Amino acid sequence: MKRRTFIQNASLTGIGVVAGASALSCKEEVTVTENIPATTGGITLPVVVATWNVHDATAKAWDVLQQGKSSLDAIEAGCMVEEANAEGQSVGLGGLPDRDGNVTLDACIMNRDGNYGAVVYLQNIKHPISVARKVMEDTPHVILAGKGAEQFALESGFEPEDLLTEASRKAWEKWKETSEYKPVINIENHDTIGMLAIDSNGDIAGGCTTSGLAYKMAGRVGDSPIIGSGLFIDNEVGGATATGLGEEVLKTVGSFLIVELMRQGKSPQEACEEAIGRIVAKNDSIKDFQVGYIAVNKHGETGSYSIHEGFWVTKYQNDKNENNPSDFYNKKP
Ligand code: SD4
Repeated sequence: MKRRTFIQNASLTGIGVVAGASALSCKEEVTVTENIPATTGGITLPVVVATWNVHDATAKAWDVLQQGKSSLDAIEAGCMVEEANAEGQSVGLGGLPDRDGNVTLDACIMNRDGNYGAVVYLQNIKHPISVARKVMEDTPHVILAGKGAEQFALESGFEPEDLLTEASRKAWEKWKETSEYKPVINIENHDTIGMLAIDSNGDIAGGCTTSGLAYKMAGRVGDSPIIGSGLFIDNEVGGATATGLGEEVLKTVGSFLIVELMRQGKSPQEACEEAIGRIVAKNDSIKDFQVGYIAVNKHGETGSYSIHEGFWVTKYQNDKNENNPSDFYNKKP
């Protein structure tokens, strides 16, 4: 890693810039890492990391990055793989429905310029991540909801489709026998997909897509499509995304928190642990729900943490394909 030291205004701070003198002086010596995207501490770009054991989705995003395309393209292509997978019952096609049997989808995407697009409570459209991207790129708005989101998708050329598969309909019929509502902690290592990528230019993008909590109340929207909660990207610092009980992520604005903690100098791992710690500190009932975070910083370093065992992370970086269980909460914050 090349380093260059020179005198700089004290206001220049952040990842890649290490303050070398008193924060009070208006001029200080700083060390700037040159060529951050290429290698930092032996880590090379590009990188893509995703919540859960979503190998095909992450591999797809990796292929797109290998073609030299943008992290935004990689995120959309990767998330689409999971949305089209009927066997995954928490994303896109085959997602478990709400109490009334409606499959309603939430998704968002965020690019290197801090632009963001989202759809909430979208029905009958298999690829909410692509609709979210269109909201970001083709409208003056950032979030479209429900019927309006569906109408926009149809007008944009998306095909309507019944997303309730036979397996999910049967699961819902079975659930109705008791109608007992309880968030499921980990759905067989395969759940809401949150994905973060850095391309070879060093630009960061992220996406998050889900059918939300199974058997939720009609109209419920979770954290996944909400900027700062389910996802946040700051191209100068890094990105973070969440999975698990959205209500808890929303109340602590978890992804924004993680990015801000990284801005203050924490590693992605430390930042994820602190964000989980904030949730744990506020709850007596953590045994009843799961939350997991993943994060990446501008250098391509990654971190992940969850309340409980059972959270998985899939990562492609530097020809190293990892598919690992995340660390989980095991100490009081
Ligand atoms: C939600 N966070 O709607 C989503 C659900 C999820 O793993 O992530 N499940 O609350």
